[in-house]
Amino acid sequence: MLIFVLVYLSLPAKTQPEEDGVLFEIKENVFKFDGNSIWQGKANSLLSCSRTCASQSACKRVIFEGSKGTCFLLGEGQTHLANTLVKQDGTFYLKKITTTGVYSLLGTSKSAAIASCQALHSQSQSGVYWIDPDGGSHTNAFRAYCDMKTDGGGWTLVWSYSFTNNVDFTAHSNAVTPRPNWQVTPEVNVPISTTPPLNETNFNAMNFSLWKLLGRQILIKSNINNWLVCHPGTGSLVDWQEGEVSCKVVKHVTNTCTSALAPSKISPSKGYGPKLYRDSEWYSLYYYFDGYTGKDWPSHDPCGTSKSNHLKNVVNPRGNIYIRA
Ligand SMILES: *[C@@H]1O[C@H](CO)[C@@H](O)[C@H](O)[C@H]1NC(C)=O
Ligand SMILES: *[C@@H]1O[C@H](CO)[C@@H](O)[C@H](O)[C@H]1NC(C)=O
Ligand SMILES: [Ca+2]
Ligand SMILES: [Ca+2]
Repeated sequence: MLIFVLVYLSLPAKTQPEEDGVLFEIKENVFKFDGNSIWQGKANSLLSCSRTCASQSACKRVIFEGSKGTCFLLGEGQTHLANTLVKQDGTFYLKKITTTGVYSLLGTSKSAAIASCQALHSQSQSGVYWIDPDGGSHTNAFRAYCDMKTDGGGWTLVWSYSFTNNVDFTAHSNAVTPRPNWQVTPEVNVPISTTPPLNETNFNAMNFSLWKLLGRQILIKSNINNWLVCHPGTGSLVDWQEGEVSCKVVKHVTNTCTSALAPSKISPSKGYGPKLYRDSEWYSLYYYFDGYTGKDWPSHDPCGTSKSNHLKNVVNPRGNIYIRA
């Protein structure tokens, strides 16, 4: 009999990411032993024996003797002994299934949904994964895009936006679009999205109430302005809190103002959307997520001067916000 089990542990994904969602192929009443044992001990169930293996990357196979409660963890099989299975009732033989060499199917299905992109193995590729930020039942899990590269990775994409008037960037009619369902003044009139964006040009936003479940650090990317990573201080975007933030430039997109200092303050709700700036709110804007087509314009200024210093002649200007803890 051949069955598959998905060992899913409820341990905090952050501390032991490799243990979640490891898949084993199971053979019952047979085993294969070739001496490549890395550990042997007692386990009160097949599940606890397989979990021990799941937590160790050196463990590739498991033999569990049900009657004696003995758990053997084995390394890679030795090829000259391959295919010699010994029949023994009550014994289970498990093989870790690897698809990417990372021993993990984390986030690749709804039932293996992860809390956020940060729960992925650090060697995972950027792309779309299943996440379940509020935990518990995975019935409300959904797909989200993960950046596993920028500044160490583990970023969950929460917003991809374009502009309403990139031809006349500083016109009042220019605004970011669509916008998240955050609480801003009623004049803000670009469409609201609560659909998680599946890539950087899929212009949508994840339900803003979920952002804080993913963390408090933000990564802002744009193809017309420098990329920033900002840690919360007294100010925090996801908490909709005005105050100090600690930002660093993680990528220079323009070669203007390369020595300009990163913004140090956030003001989420004054004006027509959140602003990141340094000194004076209106004269040192670095990013302004203006969502009103009747006034203001959405500064993307690498000099942090509220001026039109964004990278010019970009065909499809856009921006993205990512979150991690
Ligand atoms: C981005 O996602 C959208 C929606 O799923 C899809 O139509 C589009 O092809 C994707 N673009 C890229 C560059 O992957
Ligand atoms: C956003 O999420 C909150 C909290 O889970 C929920 O109450 C609300 O209905 C959601 N809004 C939309 C538009 O999905
Ligand atoms: Ca859930
Ligand atoms: Ca505007």
